[in-house]
Order: sequence, then structure tokens, then C-alpha cells
Amino acid sequence: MSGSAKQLQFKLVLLGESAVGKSSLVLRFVKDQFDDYRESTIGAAFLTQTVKLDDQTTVKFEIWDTAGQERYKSLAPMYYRNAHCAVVVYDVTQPQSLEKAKSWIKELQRQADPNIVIALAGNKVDLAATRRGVPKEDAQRYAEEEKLLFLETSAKDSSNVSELFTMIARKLPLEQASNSAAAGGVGGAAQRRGAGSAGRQGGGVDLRGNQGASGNQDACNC
Ligand SMILES: Nc1nc2c(ncn2[C@@H]2O[C@H](COP(=O)(O)OP(=O)(O)OP(=O)(O)O)[C@@H](O)[C@H]2O)c(=O)[nH]1
Ligand SMILES: [Mg+2]
Repeated sequence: MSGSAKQLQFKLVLLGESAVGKSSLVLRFVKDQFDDYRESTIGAAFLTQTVKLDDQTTVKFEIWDTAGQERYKSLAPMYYRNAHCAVVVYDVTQPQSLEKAKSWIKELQRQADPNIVIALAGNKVDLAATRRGVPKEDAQRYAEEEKLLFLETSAKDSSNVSELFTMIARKLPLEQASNSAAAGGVGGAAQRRGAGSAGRQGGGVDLRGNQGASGNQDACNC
């Protein structure tokens, strides 16, 4: 690369059982908000957010927040196909949600891009002191065995949310992407941009209905 600043775009998909907090994690990451009474996602929602890694490099995530309800399961391949990274979420108070996360991870390992970066996120860690159902060590051991990134998060109190996305950004093949402009797929192709575009973007998305202000709600399948 030359010395100029660059912005790289990557497609990220969130998967996991309904109500584990996928949309809440995205809402915290993109708008720094939390909603105690979130409605379940219908189909999927699309939004974007950037992470500045250093003066030269900004990663823009094109985020597909999928619906966890069983009736939307067949739509998932459309969102993880061509994804560069995936966040598979479970709820630390609900052991069966980790089992569901494991089945998503198996599916990604079989059917997604072989180079996909996968992070496992144990969400609702703010409830762990009183209601923990999944020991951290168990999930961590599984993540190590499967070579996944792993963090326990809370969309409610913000714990590890920006850290999760930054950790993923650092794991992405940044040099390669800057040359190849990263693959397209449902969210569009990667691009290089000037330094002035760094910072928070996107947001303004109604996670229930896929409406937003960022002008990036193409290819909705709600
Ligand atoms: N205590 C706590 N509650 C959370 C957290 N994250 C989400 N919630 C709550 O959990 C419920 C479900 O959150 P959502 O973000 O809608 O879950 P989802 O995974 O997007 O669910 P689907 O769209 O149905 O797949 C909401 O009532 C949230 O307020 C968290 O970190 N801590
Ligand atoms: Mg949702």
C-alpha cells in the first residue's frame, strides 16, 4: 500500500438464537443505545459502522443482523454467503443458546467462505452474577478448539461491544482487501475511500423494518 489513508469494507453477519441480543449488540455498536424492549427482527436488518484501527486504516462493516426465529432460518445462507466475518451470539444465561450457536458455527464452517473470521459472543454478561447458565471456561475452551474469537459481552452495559468489533477488524486480511477491494455479495463491494470518511456512520436504522438514514438499505429481504 501507499502511505495514503484507506477505508476497507467488509461484510459481517450476525447469527444466533432469537432473543440472545444480536440486534441489541448492533444497536449498541452503531448508535450507542440500548432498548429494554426490543422487538424481534423480521427477515434481517442492514446497517453500517466504521472502526478506526490507526491513522491510516478504517474498517467499515456492512452489517447484516439476521432474525433468529426458526421460521427465518432458511434465509441465513443469503446473508452469510460472501461474508468476511460473522458474530455468532449466545446468551450466557441460556445454555441451549450456546448449543444453537455451535450449530450455526458448524454450518458456517461447512458452507461459508473458508476464510471467514468467526467470533463467538456470550451476551448478557451483565446478568451473569445472578443468572449465569454457561460457564465462561466452557465457551472459551470450545472457541479455542474451533479457532474462533471469543468475548463475553453486554449490549446493556456496553461491556466488550466495541472491543468485539475491533478484535474482528484486526483479524481481517486488511492488506489483501486493500488490493482486491474485498468481495461483494448481498451488501455490495468493498471500496477504498479518503481519510475524511472515518468515524461513526450508518446508524439511523430501524432494526425492525430495515429502514434507515444511511442510504445503505439495499437488498432487504424482510
Ligand atoms: N440484560 C440484558 N438484556 C439484553 C442484552 N442484550 C439484549 N437484551 C435484551 O434481550 C431481548 C432480546 O434482544 P434482541 O436484541 O432483540 O435479540 P435478537 O437476538 O436480535 O432477537 P431476534 O431478532 O428475534 O433474533 C431484548 O429485550 C433486549 O433488551 C444484554 O446485554 N443484557
Ligand atoms: Mg434481532
